[in-house]
Amino acid sequence: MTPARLGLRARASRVLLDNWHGQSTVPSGGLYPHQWSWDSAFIALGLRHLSPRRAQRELESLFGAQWPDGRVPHIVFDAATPADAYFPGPGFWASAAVTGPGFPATSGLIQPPVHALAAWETFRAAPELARERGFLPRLYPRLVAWHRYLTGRRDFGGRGLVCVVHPWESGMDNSPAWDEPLGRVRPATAFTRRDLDHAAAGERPTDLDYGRYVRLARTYRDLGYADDPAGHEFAVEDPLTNALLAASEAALAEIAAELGHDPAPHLAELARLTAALVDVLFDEGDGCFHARDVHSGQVLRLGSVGGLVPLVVPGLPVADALVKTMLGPRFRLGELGLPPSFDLTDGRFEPARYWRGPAWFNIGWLLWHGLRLHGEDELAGTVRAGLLSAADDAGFREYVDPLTRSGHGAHDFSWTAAVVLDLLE
Ligand code: 9WN
Repeated sequence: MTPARLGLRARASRVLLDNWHGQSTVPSGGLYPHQWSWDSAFIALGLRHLSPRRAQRELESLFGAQWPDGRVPHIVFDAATPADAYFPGPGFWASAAVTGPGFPATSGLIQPPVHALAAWETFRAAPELARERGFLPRLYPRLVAWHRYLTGRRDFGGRGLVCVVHPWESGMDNSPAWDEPLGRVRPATAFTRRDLDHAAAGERPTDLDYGRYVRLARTYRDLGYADDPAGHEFAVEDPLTNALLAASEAALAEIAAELGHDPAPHLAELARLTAALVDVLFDEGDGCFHARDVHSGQVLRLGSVGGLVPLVVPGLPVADALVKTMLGPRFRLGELGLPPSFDLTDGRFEPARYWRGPAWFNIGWLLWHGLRLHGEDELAGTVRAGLLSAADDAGFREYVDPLTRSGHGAHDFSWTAAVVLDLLE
């Protein structure tokens, strides 16, 4: 490794060491002072090179907060952090009313299921330590219960695909892909945002978005987090969520085989999910996957980068079309080396606002991983170089302008550092 790369590695390690809270890692000290679900998965992918033991703890602590119904909550609140440090905090979600005593305070939403993939990669980094600690035997049944919650309770459309019931569940909160279904929601009032204490308003969702986020979350809470389609104003079949579930089923097959269990049910599930994804959400004309609004039946035909993430699915039959779309004018991946989160040619593209245009490092990692999986090594190398240089220049920011590479959002962001550590290996 060159001295410059060694310096980058040391700085990335420092971010993860500083953001470690004893059992898990916060995404960033000020803006996100608790544990987030899909962040922990990406963090484990980096942490495994720094401290395999911590990487294992990261996932174990998240699954320690798994609900009895199998859902893995999107936030696990740190009891040592003041309740009003983040909005909506533990009092808003009132999770104990459903989980009962003995569970940590959590939100009641979910986030994309990339955990089994992270668990398998974490195991592979230090198999001996993992075996000694019983990492996979403890995690495997929990991962299975998580996946079965998703396929059992969240298939509102009856098409074999998982629905997300809140933009926060998609991980891509204010993506223009959600504007239409979210626009039908009457915004809540009388709440105080905390995010604007730590980030510029122009880089975050709007107050109107927040009003709608709060309304949807309150309704779910007041229904006791019941997964009845009629109770959810917002319900979409999201390609990113379903693709990560499929990739995670493939990882569960590996985990099952390692533990001496039969991998066949997981491979069958992978095949079933892949077929449903392609049949229902792939748009041949557009060379991209699109989410589908379960209530209106409408395909949300917008250029979200989430529509390219199915490249992470092993054996995806439409990988070539996705690569072509990545290289085309809407994403210009070969030229930029970074994936814009939204179609560059669409009037709604905003280069510095959150999920409406900026490039994110976790998405970059997923595309890099998917490109390698499908033999696209040259483009994968371009993405790797783009992510490393952008993180180096901007300094581990939450997201960057894909055109100018200027940094935005939180500083010292954990998954940015984690992705860098993994790409440097
Ligand atoms: C709401 C923690 C999370 C990420 C999400 C990202 C952002 C939260 C927020 O931060 O969402 O969950 O307060 O804006 O959109 O992907 O997991 O890093």
